[in-house]
Amino acid sequence: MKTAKLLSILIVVVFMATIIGCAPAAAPATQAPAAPAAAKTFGEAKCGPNCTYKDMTMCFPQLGAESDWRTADTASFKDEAAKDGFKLVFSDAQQKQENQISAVRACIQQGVSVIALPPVVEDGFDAVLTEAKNAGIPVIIVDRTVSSDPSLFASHIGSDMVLEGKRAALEMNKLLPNGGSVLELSGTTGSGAAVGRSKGFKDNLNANIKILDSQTGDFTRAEAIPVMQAFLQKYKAGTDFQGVEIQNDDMGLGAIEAMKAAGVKPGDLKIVSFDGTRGGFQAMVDGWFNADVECNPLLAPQVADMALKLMNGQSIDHEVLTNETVYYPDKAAALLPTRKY
Ligand code: GYE
Repeated sequence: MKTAKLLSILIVVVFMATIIGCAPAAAPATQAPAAPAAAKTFGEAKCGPNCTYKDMTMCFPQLGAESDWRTADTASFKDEAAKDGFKLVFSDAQQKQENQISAVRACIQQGVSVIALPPVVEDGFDAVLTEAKNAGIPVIIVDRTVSSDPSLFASHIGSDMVLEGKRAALEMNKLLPNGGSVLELSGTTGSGAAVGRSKGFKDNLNANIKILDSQTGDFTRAEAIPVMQAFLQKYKAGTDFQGVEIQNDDMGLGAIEAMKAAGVKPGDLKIVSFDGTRGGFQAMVDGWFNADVECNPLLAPQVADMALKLMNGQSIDHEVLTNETVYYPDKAAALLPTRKY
């Protein structure tokens, strides 16, 4: 009896508190006159209300130089900085997360205006993102994603990696209409690009196509060669497996080297790759790749534009996904000379 009474009192108290807590704040009777916009401080630069690129120092702790995609991405940021006239603090983490975290910390120390971070892997960035947030430095996650809470960064600009994986699966479904087995040469373990592509691929393959094996080549040509060699020793091409999903063009070129050495000919296997680099286009011209799922590395113009908006306190979208397509061998020769990377 006593407990029931106590419980009902408690419910009433919680209910009242909720009502009070949710009540809209009373609107001020008169609007206070707008205060003159205060100059904002971003690192060394004081600017505001209209910050320009001249006021901007952008930190870009690049994750590495593992692929042609990455080289084009780096060039995109360096070119954009030169064109717009902002300062770029560039570093190369050599595919090591600890290097990237140190580079971000150095940028926070330096008091940069904004950090554009292409995270090598998804997990493990919470602490450093919190440090940037506490220092009042906005972070734009570029290219790959992080698993951190979205409140820890301003936005993400990059590709929809799951959609790319789905596109690769739909191509493989068309290439193997009667089903079969495929191998997966995946990218860096734990990276948003590899996790997303693998998920999109696996979830959208026809039920009669089996993924026989999946191994990482860390997105590099050099590391893909021994992985493909080992695959070709373990499984017989054309008999045990009919197709290969390769998560970037650089690894695709490495895999082709291993295939050639093992006597595999262009067309013996159905190959779907990612990125759409010149190397990938050449592999389509040469008859090795059956499709190349586009991933656009030229992200800097959008990132710079968003960074300036953040400096000026303007609203931005929390996610900006790149519009992409799939390339095929039939148009590869004609398109190759127009490719920018
Ligand atoms: O596909 C690959 C690079 O994160 C989207 O990383 C990027 C990937 C790209 O090394 O070539």
